Amino acid sequence: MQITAPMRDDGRIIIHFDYDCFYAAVFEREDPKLKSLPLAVQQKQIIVTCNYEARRRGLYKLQLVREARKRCPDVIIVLGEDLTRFRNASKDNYNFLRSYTWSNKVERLGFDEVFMDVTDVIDYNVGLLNYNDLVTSFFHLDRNDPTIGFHCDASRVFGRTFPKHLESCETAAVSITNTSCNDFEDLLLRLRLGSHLAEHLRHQLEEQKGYTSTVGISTNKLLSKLVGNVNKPKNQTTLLPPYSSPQGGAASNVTNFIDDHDIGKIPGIGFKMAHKIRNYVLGRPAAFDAGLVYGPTKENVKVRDVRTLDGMGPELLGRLLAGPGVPKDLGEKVWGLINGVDVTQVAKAKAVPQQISIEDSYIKLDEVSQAKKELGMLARSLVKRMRMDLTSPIEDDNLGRDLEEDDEDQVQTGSAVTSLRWMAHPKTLRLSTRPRLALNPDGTRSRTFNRISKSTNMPTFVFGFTQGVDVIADKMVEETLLPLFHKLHPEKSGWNLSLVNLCATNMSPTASDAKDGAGRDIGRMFKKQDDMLREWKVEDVDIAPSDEDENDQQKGINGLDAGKTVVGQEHTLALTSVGSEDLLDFTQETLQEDVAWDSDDDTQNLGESCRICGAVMPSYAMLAHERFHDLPD
Ligand code: DCP
Ligand code: MG
Ligand code: MG
Repeated sequence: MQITAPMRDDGRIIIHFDYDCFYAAVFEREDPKLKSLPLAVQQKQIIVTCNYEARRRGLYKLQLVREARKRCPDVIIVLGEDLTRFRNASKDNYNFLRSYTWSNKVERLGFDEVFMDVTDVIDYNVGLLNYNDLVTSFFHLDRNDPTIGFHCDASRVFGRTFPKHLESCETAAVSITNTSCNDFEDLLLRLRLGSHLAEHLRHQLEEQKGYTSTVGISTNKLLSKLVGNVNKPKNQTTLLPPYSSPQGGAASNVTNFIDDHDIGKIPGIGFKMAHKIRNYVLGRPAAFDAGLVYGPTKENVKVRDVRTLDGMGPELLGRLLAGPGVPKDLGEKVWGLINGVDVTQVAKAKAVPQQISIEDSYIKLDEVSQAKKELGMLARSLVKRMRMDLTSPIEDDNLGRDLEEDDEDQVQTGSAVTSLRWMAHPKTLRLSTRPRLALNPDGTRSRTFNRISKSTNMPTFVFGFTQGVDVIADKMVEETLLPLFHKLHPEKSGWNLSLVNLCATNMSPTASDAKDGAGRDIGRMFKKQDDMLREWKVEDVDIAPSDEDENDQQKGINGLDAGKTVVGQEHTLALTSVGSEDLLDFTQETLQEDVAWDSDDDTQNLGESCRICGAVMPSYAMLAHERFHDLPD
């Protein structure tokens, strides 16, 4: 019995970006000489990514460093454990792309992916097209200024397509008139415009920011993300209509496209889910590949095999995937996904982050005096970051009058004295630590990724601008953080912390007095973040540190090639760290908050949660990640 496919809403146009060799590209941007050399980015013993010169020579993502060296002895390896530069580049690119949206529907996934909902931009342009002369169309980027935009040929798709052959599309182009637009033609036209906008954005991103990207254009997040992968790198692919098949007619392009994917490659179907589905389809436990990298399964179970299986549908999937904590409608969601249906919206850009989190990891932190010092450093970073991310300049009668040294609401930003206001107040301050477990009788130490935490009200003096960051941070340590710390660790000694985290959370937006204050402030805030990010280097490391001993860490670092150019080694904190926050697939929220390890509410949508450390990541990364835990130190 065949169960009918759920309905898809193809009213939206979504563009998905994935930056090419992202971490490597960030280093190449800092030092363009690297572009023509084989370059790989290392985290722990793994090459997390490498540039195309390195890929040309046989290196690949998630390869062991020693294998990469064997394969390409002159590879230049740079350390990528400090995520600051990647985070900043990611935010910068995101804000750049965001400036092209009208709806503000633009969402980051991980550091190197962005979804844009450009439906309104496309619909506006469809309304202005001259159907008698699509070839010389002008694409408008601004509703208020008709001169802003670019020329394009709206009679054809820009770039690659799925399916490859354009016949159907070209034929349709001829038949489009303003009187005869059926669904197929309407969708085709909107996708064409989407493809031209995508090309323009890719070009601008490369010209102005220095990043090439791989882009997909379709009608929802799932399809745009998947179709982008068809032509990599530095390319774009549009999923052509028809998106639905007439009763009894040929399969739609959506079905043709998605059917060929391995079931585990569908975003939203995590590692465990894919495993259960595979087992069911095969009627036996699916075998796994024993290699360290990629290849999570040896089995070839495609979406088609699942979709067309007798009795397959939302109920059966629901039963298959049921378990504690699994949402009731999961069967329906997964059935939708394997039919190319994804109702999730592109999240709107948030005006302010949900929370701000700063943390550091330690090889040995077991004395109160030392903890106090570290709390001071973290508090300073937190206050700086709060001022950067949560304030905006005041544009009112304050300007123009002489500013007094001790004037309230003023702060020294760079060389100019500006009046600032808080856009939002975090109401809660949370202190978390991760204590090391005691040694086992055999002298070894079990790892733990468990954190303990205590929260309190954010002290109001934090929001004053009269005092400098250092004064506020010191006061915060004495009056708030040390008391919290003593509640967490009442004993003077006997503990040893591998991590301390400070988090400003429970964000409450400040009411704006101006009529359109919110919009203006948001714009300002992004601009300001942009400017300040460039100058201010955060010192937090928010990757999970291992509980390895110092010698081993040193070995790892010294193992780096002494004779070669090694850039990006200035981050000493990274020496204590292992893993990558970018192993995780983040939601908008997580990214804006800059907390990776705190948030566990994304588990359902984004992949799998590691059974050892609880980290959430895409299913493809799970095996590599789990083996990562198993690697000898
Ligand atoms: N990353 C990581 N650990 C992983 C996967 C990725 O640290 N398990 C980091 C390194 C990548 C970045 O995230 O540069 C983005 O991941 P992608 O899979 O998009 O890889 P790249 O952008 O490097 O390459 P591509 O050109 O294939 O997109
Ligand atoms: Mg990516
Ligand atoms: Mg990428």
